[in-house]
Amino acid sequence: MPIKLYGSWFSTFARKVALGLDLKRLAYEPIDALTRESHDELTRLNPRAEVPVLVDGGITVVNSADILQYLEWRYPERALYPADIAARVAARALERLADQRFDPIVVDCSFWHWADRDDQPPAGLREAGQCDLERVLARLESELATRAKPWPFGAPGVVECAWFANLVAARPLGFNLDETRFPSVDGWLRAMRAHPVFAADAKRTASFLKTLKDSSHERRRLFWSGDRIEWLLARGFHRWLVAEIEAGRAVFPD
Ligand SMILES: N[C@@H](CCC(=O)N[C@@H](CS)C(=O)NCC(=O)O)C(=O)O
Repeated sequence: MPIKLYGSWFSTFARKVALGLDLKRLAYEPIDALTRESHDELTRLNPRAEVPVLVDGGITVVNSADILQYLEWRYPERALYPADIAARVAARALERLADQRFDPIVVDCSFWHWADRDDQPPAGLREAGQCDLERVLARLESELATRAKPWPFGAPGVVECAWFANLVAARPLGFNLDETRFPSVDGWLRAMRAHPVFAADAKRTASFLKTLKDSSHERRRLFWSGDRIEWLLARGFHRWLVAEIEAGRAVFPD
């Protein structure tokens, strides 16, 4: 039975897992699980109704970091994690920096680009996003500056899987990524863009985005969880979130 990846080419976390599968050259069936029709099946597999979910034979794994770890245990060939323990710890920390710090900023500022709404972002949101994005990029830059080029851990793996979709999305969503301030990040992103696995991912998502408006993906009610809520509250946009909840525009995981 082939591996099934319940995801969406719109989800950076699902793309992270797809990139891991692609780097390992594992065949899989991608299933768009964020359409209205697939909602019940997704909820059955993951009560939080979040993608990605990986089903491999009798095993179901949720959460992108757990899925990549599972793939490494089950299919060790073409390793996604560095062999050296200290490097592995550093790689996991950079994975978390993408998942828990960069993603929430990008997603929280992105709704006015793709969701079904005709208002403007709350005052100061974009500026707060740009400012915090730069703080995260500065942390990434200082990590990358001391490591090997172009691949900080010797070969593309978990860190590239976690960062690629996030970094690629930032400029189209209106963020400024200053290559003079973040030269190592810029060089790394260029290397990923030139790699066939990452280039194919970017192409997949670009063609998916052309179909999003006419698809049955939820674009009115926004899904809120974990770090994306935390960032919004930490930056003082709680009133806006409350208004979203009161207007029936917010959905939370079970
Ligand atoms: N911690 C989870 C986060 C997954 C997540 O946030 N998934 C989002 C898409 S990127 C989702 O499924 N949202 C539900 C929705 O948009 O309906 C992971 O790493 O897999």
